[in-house]
Amino acid sequence: MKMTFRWYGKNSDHVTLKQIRQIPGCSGIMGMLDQYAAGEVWPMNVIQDYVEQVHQAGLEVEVIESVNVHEDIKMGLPDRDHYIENYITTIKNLAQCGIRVIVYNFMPVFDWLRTDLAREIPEDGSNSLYYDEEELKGMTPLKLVEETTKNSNGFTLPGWEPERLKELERVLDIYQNITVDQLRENYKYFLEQIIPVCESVGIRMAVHPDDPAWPVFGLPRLAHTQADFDKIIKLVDSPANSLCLCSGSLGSSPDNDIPAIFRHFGEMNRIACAHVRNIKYLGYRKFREAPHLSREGDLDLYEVMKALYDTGFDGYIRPDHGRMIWDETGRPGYGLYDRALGLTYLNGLWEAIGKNKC
Ligand code: DNO
Repeated sequence: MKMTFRWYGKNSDHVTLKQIRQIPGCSGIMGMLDQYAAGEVWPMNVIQDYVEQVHQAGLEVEVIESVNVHEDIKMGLPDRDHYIENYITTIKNLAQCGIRVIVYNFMPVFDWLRTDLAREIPEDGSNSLYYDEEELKGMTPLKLVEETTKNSNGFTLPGWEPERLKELERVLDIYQNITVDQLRENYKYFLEQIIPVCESVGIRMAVHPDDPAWPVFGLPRLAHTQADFDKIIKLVDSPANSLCLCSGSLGSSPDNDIPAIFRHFGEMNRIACAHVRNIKYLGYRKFREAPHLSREGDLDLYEVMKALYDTGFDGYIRPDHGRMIWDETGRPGYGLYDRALGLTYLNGLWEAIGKNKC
């Protein structure tokens, strides 16, 4: 297991590499280049500079997140081949720079979605990401985009890039006629082109679950249950077609048994990467993000870590979203302090599980 921390790059993150380097037991970052819109090629020299910077700070970077898939690929439009070609070039460029895992998603239009990016937690005055389906009902997709952008403290959130969202209405219209099965067909087409390339250059693709774990705004979504992922890994049956299991995204639905899902795919060696965080249920399709410590939320992170440990997980892991605590301001969900506490807690669980085995 390699414990890492998400980092957005020096112009897009209020957290520095030096700070990350000082978190005990953190060997590297899960990186990201947010200056490129979905469909654009990530140039080799830019990736190289990024990787070098991270290495100079004494950290590894073997995972890159949010290499976003162009909407035309997901919608199966005629020019998808062009965008798949670009994606393949990016995969090859990343591989040449030492990247081993690419985290991406196949969610139509939106990446993760919340109705409040800073809901105060009354008990302790911190705040965290929050979702209430009732609030969403009163919003159009456009309104949600405006609100999310306004409340992002000046940062572009992954999946909410302006270029990607400016054609929102046209894209939403096209999706009205796309079923989940068609979306899965388009996904298969994409995987059939890219997975052989990944195999040849030593990259594992790791698909991130839908967040929250149900369809939103009537859009088709194909990655939010164990059964969904069973289908996905069979679309192209290769270790290069793997998962980025996220306890919090899947855990937004109490119907998902999170430790069991981790164990199931761990046993198949199809978890290339894991995001681990906790959720507090507040009602039907209503939740907030909780501190990592199991008893602060509704997920048992000890059991999640144990499932990974027992199945011999040797991939990459990171604490996922944290609350904003100690008056920190920055990228919603991605403060330094609460995520660092989460990382330390997860490392503690791992150590204890390991020692108990002896
Ligand atoms: C949320 C993240 C996601 C993830 C993307 C991958 O905070 O886990 O944005 O990186 O879905 O494409």
